Amino acid sequence: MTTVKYSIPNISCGHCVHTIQSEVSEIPGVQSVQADQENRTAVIVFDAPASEDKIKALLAEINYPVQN
Ligand SMILES: [Cu+2]
Repeated sequence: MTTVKYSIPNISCGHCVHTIQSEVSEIPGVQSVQADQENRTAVIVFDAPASEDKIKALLAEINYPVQN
């Protein structure tokens, strides 16, 4: 199990939090997604077949790119 915390500057409201949580949860292997509106972060717990590359690619696709 891997836990990552990403900075996602585009998080601006509760809708963003909901979108990120529901979309990232769809990736097979993702165990939990906790997006935070105030800090503009997301804590994601996952296992294979999910990977950081897949998660970051999806976030970029739905217009919430991770800040490096
Ligand atoms: Cu929003």
